[in-house]
Amino acid sequence: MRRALTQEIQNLIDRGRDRQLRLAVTGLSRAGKTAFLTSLVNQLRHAGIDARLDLLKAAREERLLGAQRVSQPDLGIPRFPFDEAMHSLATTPPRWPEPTRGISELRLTLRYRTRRAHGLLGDTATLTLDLIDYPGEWLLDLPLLEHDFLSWSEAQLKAMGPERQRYAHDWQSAMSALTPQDVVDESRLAALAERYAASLSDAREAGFSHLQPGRFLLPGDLQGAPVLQFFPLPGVQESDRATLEALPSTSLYQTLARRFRYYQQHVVKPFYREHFRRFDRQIVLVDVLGALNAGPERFEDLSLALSTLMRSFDYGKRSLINRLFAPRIDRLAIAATKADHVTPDQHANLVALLEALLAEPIKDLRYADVPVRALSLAAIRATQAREIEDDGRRQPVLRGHGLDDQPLLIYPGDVPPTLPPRDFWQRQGFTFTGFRPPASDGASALPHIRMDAALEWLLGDKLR
Ligand SMILES: Nc1nc2c(ncn2[C@@H]2O[C@H](COP(=O)(O)OP(=O)(O)O)[C@@H](O)[C@H]2O)c(=O)[nH]1
Ligand SMILES: [Mg+2]
Repeated sequence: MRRALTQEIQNLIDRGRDRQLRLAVTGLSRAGKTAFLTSLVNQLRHAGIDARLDLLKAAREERLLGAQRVSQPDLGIPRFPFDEAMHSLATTPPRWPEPTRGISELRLTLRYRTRRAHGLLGDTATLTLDLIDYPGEWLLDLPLLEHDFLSWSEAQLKAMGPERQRYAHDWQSAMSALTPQDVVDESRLAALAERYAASLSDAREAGFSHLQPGRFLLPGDLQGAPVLQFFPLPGVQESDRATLEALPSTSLYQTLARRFRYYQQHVVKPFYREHFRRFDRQIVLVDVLGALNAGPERFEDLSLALSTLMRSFDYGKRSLINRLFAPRIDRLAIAATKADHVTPDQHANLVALLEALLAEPIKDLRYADVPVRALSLAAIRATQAREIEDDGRRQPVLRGHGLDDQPLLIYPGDVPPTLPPRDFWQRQGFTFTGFRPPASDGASALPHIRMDAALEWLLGDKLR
């Protein structure tokens, strides 16, 4: 009796929990977050009408009744611009949605029929789905919590490779006239910080990913605030610690160190405490193909950035994240986006390459018992797979329209299934052309590749 009762209570609690899910979408800039969320909302809104969602079990079994947008719970967070995105896609010629630059949120309610034994349909139930889009760059800041200003400065300057150094040149020559004991006024500091931030965005533009502090690239609402006005100090060393720490509070060193601590306490930590810790599930989007197209140093850099980013999901007992925030994400997806940029015969390689790129973090996650799945997808499929005959041989190709609206028919090349060896970059024939989005009337479901597989993994079990 007692047992039955506790079981019943447990069921109630479970159902209560199942009625709500906070699903977060992240990835570095241009990874495809906006496209993904736009498509996700669009697909769910069209479930049971014209969306192709065969890999989502509840849709295949015709139990998913529909989705509605309702007002979001956190009034302080910007709304995800879904209508604006759909509007761009429905213009002639269609345009990709404008980039977004911070955190945003949208709430959906899904209605579905539960499943009973013997395939019978049960009652209707509702799942409240909170969708959150936030920049992956913010996660690059987690390791910054392990440093103090001195060790961070050292680490940052050491991490700059020769190519990357080029973009910091301007800032470094401005710094060369300064010493840690100088007393520096506010406006000079602001100018130097601006140059440092510019060096990060230039490196970002040039295809680098592993850049810190993450908020300098995507400041959100902190644009221009003094908390973002610091930078590493070139030339300081651990062996000078005592001398540096004895400097007066007006010195350059102490001023920067104070701002660094403030950034840790008031920017990095609150994001984890107020947002990250509350996510139930997470999908990390990765533009593997873009990096492959950008050459070896950028590809290497993406790999570094991803292993840093993934540390936020490492729940190992002694991990930093666990000590600080004890998050509750119970399921993770990692997706290579823009799969419509390669022919379907290359999709398996794309997933294999993604897994190779994330081999270490995936191992750690499995060890920490966090279920994780890697897949490839196209949130909004901009091409069609075709075949042509070339000298009697069949050749798969892609058809689409370039960003200039001109029709294109191309074979983009092979995706290596493992981390590319050195000589890959020399003999590489990989054409990564931008495609404009497919023509859309704004009223039908968007074409996609494996959005349904992503949905099944991320929320299928909540629609049982
Ligand atoms: N062909 C194709 N391009 C995509 C897809 N998703 C994103 N893109 C491209 O990648 C760019 C950046 O995507 P966006 O969603 O804005 O990235 P975000 O910065 O992570 O939000 C878009 O402007 C498109 O050019 C996709 O599914 N297919
Ligand atoms: Mg975006």
